[in-house]
Amino acid sequence: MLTICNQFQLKAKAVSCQPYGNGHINATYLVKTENGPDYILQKLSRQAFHDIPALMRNIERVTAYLAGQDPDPRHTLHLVPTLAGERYLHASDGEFYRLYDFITHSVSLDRPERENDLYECAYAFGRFQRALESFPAQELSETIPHFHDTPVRYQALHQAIAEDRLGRAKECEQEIAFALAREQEAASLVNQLAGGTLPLRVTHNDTKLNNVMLDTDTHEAVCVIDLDTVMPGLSAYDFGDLVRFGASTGAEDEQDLSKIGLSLPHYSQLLRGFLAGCGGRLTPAEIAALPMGGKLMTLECGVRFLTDYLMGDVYFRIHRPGHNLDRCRTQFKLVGSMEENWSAMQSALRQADC
Ligand code: ADP
Ligand code: GN1
Ligand code: MG
Repeated sequence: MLTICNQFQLKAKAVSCQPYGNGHINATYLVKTENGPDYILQKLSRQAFHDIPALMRNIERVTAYLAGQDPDPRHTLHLVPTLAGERYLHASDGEFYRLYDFITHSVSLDRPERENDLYECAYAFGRFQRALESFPAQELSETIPHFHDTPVRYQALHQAIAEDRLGRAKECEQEIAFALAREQEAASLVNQLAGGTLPLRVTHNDTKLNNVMLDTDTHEAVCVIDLDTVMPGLSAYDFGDLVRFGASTGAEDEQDLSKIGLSLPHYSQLLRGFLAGCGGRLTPAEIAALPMGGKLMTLECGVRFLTDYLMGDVYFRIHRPGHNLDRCRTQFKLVGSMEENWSAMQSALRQADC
């Protein structure tokens, strides 16, 4: 990997390059240098992204736009050019690599650790969406077409069940039944978009807690990262994915399902943070759609994990056999918990939105 690092314009000699972080898609490495700054090297997933040059153009445009609004170098990702002056390296092994400055003195979290962590992350994603309000959306490529088009995710599930390549469908009968029982409702957000009730915005689309860097000492949000899926979407997608990950009482891959449910206090904190970050820009219909965002992003992610399990774990990186099925089960347990708490989720919205 050091050979790869040396093909970028480093400020000091690279001395180590170690796997880093808990992302499911790209391969991420922390690069240390001799008396110089740290960097983040990423090998991009060709399985997930089919037009990496277009994806990298998106990131270059979006980061330049954000840096134009806020020049603090810790507040926006910064790509380090290759020796040839390109924004990414297409290496001789056929893989695509990029290098970012490491956001100094910052951490990303897989679970909230302090009282305000969820508020901070939600605020950061709301503010991110607001910052891109006037960005020319037509200049962005769709890096993964139909990314949050939940009915299209269901089509992929149907195909995976029909093919059942590894004979795993038998083992997932309950999960398949759970998903299919909610297929009609799963179209609710895309229907509102098609009907013109919900506006399309430039959104992040992957608002996991660990896609925000927080200051190591204060835990204030410093920078939104993982910009691979920044493209037109709904505000409910970004809020919903925050809830899916941040308002669960357990980890995304917890095997003890008794530990999984919706934390209403965490949900309320996310609501307050996201609405504050959006700074009054959401329409009443968008605000009303936020709880459904939480439910559908969780359902959709469960459907995606289930599909990947049936397909043989080809998309999400796994660390043990059955990992994607475990992930699917937590998502569906969380959906069930949201259904039980639906009226409380609506009340929390009324309280936060005043
Ligand atoms: P993936 O798409 O696989 O989730 P990410 O871009 O989210 O990859 O990176 C994985 C992890 O690496 C993040 O959760 C974060 O901890 C760390 N990371 C990524 N970019 C930076 C950066 N510029 N500075 C510091 N840490 C980073
Ligand atoms: C992936 O890249 P990462 O780990 O932040 C996935 C998200 C899923 C998430 C589930 C590009 O996010 O859509 O919600 O895993 N990203 C992509 O944890 O598919
Ligand atoms: Mg990530």
